[in-house]
Parts: sequence; structure tokens; C-alpha cells
Amino acid sequence: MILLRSVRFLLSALVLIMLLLGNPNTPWTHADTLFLPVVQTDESAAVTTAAAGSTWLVQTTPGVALEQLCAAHPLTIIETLPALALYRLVNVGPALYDCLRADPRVLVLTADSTAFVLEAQHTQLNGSSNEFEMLQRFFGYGSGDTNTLFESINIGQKPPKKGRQAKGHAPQVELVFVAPKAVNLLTARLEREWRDWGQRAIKLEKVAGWHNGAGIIVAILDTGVDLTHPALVQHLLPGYDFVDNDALPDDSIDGVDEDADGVVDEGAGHGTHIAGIIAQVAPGAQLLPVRVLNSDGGGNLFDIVAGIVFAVDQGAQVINLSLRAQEDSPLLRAALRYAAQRQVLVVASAAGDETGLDYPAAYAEAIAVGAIGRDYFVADFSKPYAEMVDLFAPGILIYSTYRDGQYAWWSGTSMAAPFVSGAAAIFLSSGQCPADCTRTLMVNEVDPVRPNIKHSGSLNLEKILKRLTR
Ligand SMILES: [Ca+2]
Ligand SMILES: [Ca+2]
Ligand SMILES: [Ca+2]
Repeated sequence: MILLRSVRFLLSALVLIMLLLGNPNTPWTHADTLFLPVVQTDESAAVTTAAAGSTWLVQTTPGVALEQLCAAHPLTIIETLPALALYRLVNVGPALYDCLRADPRVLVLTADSTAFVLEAQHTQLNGSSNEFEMLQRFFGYGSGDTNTLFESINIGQKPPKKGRQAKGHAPQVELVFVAPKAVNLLTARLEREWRDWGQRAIKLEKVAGWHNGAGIIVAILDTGVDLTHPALVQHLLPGYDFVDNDALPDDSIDGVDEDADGVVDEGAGHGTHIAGIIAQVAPGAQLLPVRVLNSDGGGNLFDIVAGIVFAVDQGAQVINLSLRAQEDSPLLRAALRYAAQRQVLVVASAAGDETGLDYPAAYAEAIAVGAIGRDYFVADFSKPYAEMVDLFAPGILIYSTYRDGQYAWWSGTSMAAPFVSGAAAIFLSSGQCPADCTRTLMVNEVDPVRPNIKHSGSLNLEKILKRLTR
């Protein structure tokens, strides 16, 4: 009987050990290490390794140079990131792949392909009838009939009271069919009345004359920035372009549909838009443009990981990541830990669904930001994961700088994150509230969103300031 029990115990222990050893995807979570001993294996490796030109990422044990491994196989290293012992390789044939995979000093082995996309939609405000459909939906007026253009839309007016809402429109608003020539007038009014709603929603005016982000570097990992935009040029530091590997992280089109979705260069202008939001919130901050996404909004893991390390090493104290990938990655996590260990705040646009957030927003090291509209209602696109975000900020119809010296309206959590990044720069620049304090106050001193969410709310600079100055 005792023997039987011992055998059983041994068998269970063996099964446990096998489980621990046998699942290469079980992360060993050492809070103090950047190196997660997880060998990521790829089921389609045989196919992918054979594809000419495909790139691979290899992370080795600290202190072990990749050149020491698999000496029998020629290595074609195209980039390295010493801070994370990370290598980017090409010409990884099946034999080299198998050798690397078998070597215990290889911590991560994964294909590098476009996995990251930006998280926003361009909102056209060009005076088309679509704009009026959008206005009608947005303001809750009209039937959505594209032939019906309204002369009077009381932008900025308080929503009608409950009893009145049942009868239709707010009584102060007269809705008259107008000719299309009024379109431009309406557009002008929309721009005038709406271009600053985000700043008002976060109570930016309450910190005016207090601190403005001076002395703080905010890195923008994105499609680049319009480096000569008149509204931005005085805020910009020299950055880097990890997509083209040059020193010019500009935000331009290339005429190539990199993601083959039939729309050419739909991502261009995104990084410039984000830079403009941060510059409006924290005009004293210096913006570090780090290009990690192409003009169609796609990016590779290596570029993003290298961009984060670069931003930290350049002295950024805030990193804005308005991008997301659906796959968890130990390398991305390692980059976020590299930032967190150096007290750098990482602000990430939220994306995902009811089952969870995408990455990097899902990581505890990042502040996950969802979007609200002007009325503090959670944006439709943020509703599925609204319970999981750390913080909300304005993200519908945001007016900001755009490529080629222009301005544009965009919607998305991409636009919400830079409100938080700018706010972080303000509180960091006060010298009274280091990274942990800034994060805690931003996440806790909030306005309620609608419908109310128990554990989070919308960024409110006034409440944070009161906590710091009382
Ligand atoms: Ca470039
Ligand atoms: Ca495209
Ligand atoms: Ca393109």
C-alpha cells in the first residue's frame, strides 16, 4: 500500500515535472528580469523558415553571444539590440532553426513579421453628405437621411432633458433644410466649436500657469511625425526611423499599399496627429519621434521593441504607444519592463474584445487607455473591453495636426492615449509627482464615464492638481 502510494506520488510528481518542462509556453515570471525563458515555437516554422527574406528574432541568455551558438550554421544577423540580448536574423533555414530551438541558451525564437497596427480611423470632414450623416448620428439629430441637410445644429449645447428627448429634438434647435452651400459654414462651425473639446473634457485649463511638461521627453512610437509642421517643429527632438533605418522619422506616404487592403497609405499622418495632441496638452514637453510603423500603419516586433529601448535610452519619461498586436510576446513584455524599471511611463491605446485587451495595453506595465466622446459616453469601439481599461480619455472626433502641414479629425483610442501621455508629462514636470505617483493619480482621480464603470473613469487634470496642491 505504501509502495503503491509512493509510486502514485512519484508518478504525479513526474507528471508535474513533465508539465512544467513540457510546456514551452509557460512563462517563468521573475519580476526582476527582462528575460523570460520562453522558447516560442512556431508550428508553421518549416514553411516560414523556407520563405526567402523572412526575418527571425532570437533572444539569448544574458552574456551569451548568438555567434557562440550553432557554430556549424552560418548566421546572417541584420540587427542587434544588446540591452535585451536580441538579434534579428535572415536566412534561417530548417537546420539552423532546429539548432537554435534545441539550444537552452536561446530564450525566444520567433518569426518577425508585421504584427502591430495603429488603432484609429480617419474621420473625413470634407463637406460631403457623409459628414452630415455623421453629424446627425453624432449629435442625435435627424433621421440619417442623406438628402436632409440641417442649417442649425447647436454644437456644444447641453443634451435635452429626459422629458423633452421623448418629443424629439431640443426645442432651442431649429432644423431647416438647406442647400449644400451651407456645408462649408457648418464645417467651419464644427471645427470652431469642437476642435478643443478634448482639452476641455480633461480640464486642461485648470493646470494653465502651473506646469506644462517642460523638461520632460515624451516618445511617440508611431508612423513618424511631420518634422516641419509649423505647430510641431519647436517641440520636436531628433528621433529615429526604425522602419527605414534612418535618422529621419518623418510621417510621409510612399504610394505603396503595404498591408494590401486596397487603401494606400491610410496610416500616414497618424503619428503627426498624436504629436499634436501631446503638444496641445503639454506644450512644454519635448517630443521624441520614433518611427516604428509604416505608412499603412503596420509594424514589426523588432522595430517596436528596439524603439522602446531607444526611447528609454534617449531619456524619454513617457512613451506613447497608440498601436496594438493580438499576440502576446515575451519580447514586447521585456521592452515594457525595461521601461518600467527605469521609471518610464508607458501609455498604450486599448483595443481588444470581451475576452481581453490586445498588447501592449494588456500588460500591467502599460496604462491602457479607452476612448470617450464629448459627453463622457464610452466610445462604441471601447465598449467591449471597457471594464478592463485603466483610464479613459477623449477619442472621438479629435482635431490635431496632420502630415504635410495639415490638420485632421481622427477617432480612436490612438487619440485617447496621447491625452494621457501629455497629462503625464505635466505632472512629471511638476517635480512633485514621480512616475508611480503620476500613474496612480491619473488612474484614480477621474470623472465618471457613462455608463458608469466602477473601477475607472476619465482623465481629470483638475482633480489631480487638487490632490497635489492641497
Ligand atoms: Ca525615414
Ligand atoms: Ca493599406
Ligand atoms: Ca504605404
